[in-house]
Amino acid sequence: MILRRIARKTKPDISLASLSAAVIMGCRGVSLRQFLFLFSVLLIVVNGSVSSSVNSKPFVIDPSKVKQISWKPRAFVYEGFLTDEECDHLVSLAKSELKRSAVADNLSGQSKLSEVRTSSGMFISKSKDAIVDRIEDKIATWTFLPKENGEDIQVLRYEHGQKYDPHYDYFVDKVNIARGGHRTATVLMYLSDVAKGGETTFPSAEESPRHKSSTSDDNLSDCAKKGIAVKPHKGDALLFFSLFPSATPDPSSLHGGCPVIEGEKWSATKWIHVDNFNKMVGNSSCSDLNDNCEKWAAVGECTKNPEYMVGTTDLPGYCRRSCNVC
Ligand SMILES: O=C(O)CCC(=O)C(=O)O
Repeated sequence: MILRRIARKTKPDISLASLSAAVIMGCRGVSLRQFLFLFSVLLIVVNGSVSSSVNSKPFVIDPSKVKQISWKPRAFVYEGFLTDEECDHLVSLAKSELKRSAVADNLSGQSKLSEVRTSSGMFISKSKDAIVDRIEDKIATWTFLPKENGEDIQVLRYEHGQKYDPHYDYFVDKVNIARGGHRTATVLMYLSDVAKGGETTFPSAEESPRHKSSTSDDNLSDCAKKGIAVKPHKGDALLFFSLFPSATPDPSSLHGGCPVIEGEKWSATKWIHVDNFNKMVGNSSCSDLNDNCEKWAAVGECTKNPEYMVGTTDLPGYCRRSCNVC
């Protein structure tokens, strides 16, 4: 069993109350202006020590905490990726903003409500505060994928019976891939433990004989017994890839969230695209989605690598303009 060491934020060793008292005691006989000056210096000191307790320790990957759970799809779990404080912070940012979760329509790409997905959720804008920024740095460090390729973190709450049926994270509509290209990887962070149910399941995963003999189904809900499943543990993070290294969709990345049977499940998702998601795109449907398209097309990649360059009607490629197919 891998021991989970969860880093704790060190508390500032000075309290605002004790420092205020010290300043007030030491300020007998000083003018109001001098007092206000001293008090503002005090606030800067205390505030600085709080924020440095969030940011001071650089995140270092500990390979002993990472388990590869599947090769088809490529999926890994990092135990204790988030601290308790980071988990609680994301939940507290989300709690008052939750709305019923939606899915993307396969044809139009428009968001719509569906019985396929019954959780509630909200998005936290990138780098919203020092803690969110640090979590996003940790994700980039672990995945080796640029921070700017990520979407805003989506926090989800699943109550009793709520679930997300198996689906793909890559899109099949044209609208959603225009910005940043396909989603290539997903980091799913568990912000709470779940007493029963709520597993993330990969029903089409190819289970290796080694994995089969090392897992017991006793603790899994029925929904999670096909393929490979991950039981939510507060602080753990699941990374999986929706595209093969060749940048084409991997059908074994089909995954879903099983219904919660007992307790409540909180999770946070970071979807990461093949390209910069911060770049806004125009309305033109005939455009290249990679700056290198022209160069690649000139050396024959449209015919050598048509899946990526041209794609199909359902899954358009990245260099349709340079390949003269639109
Ligand atoms: O909640 C889960 O376990 C799965 C969530 C999910 O599939 C997603 O956010 O794309």
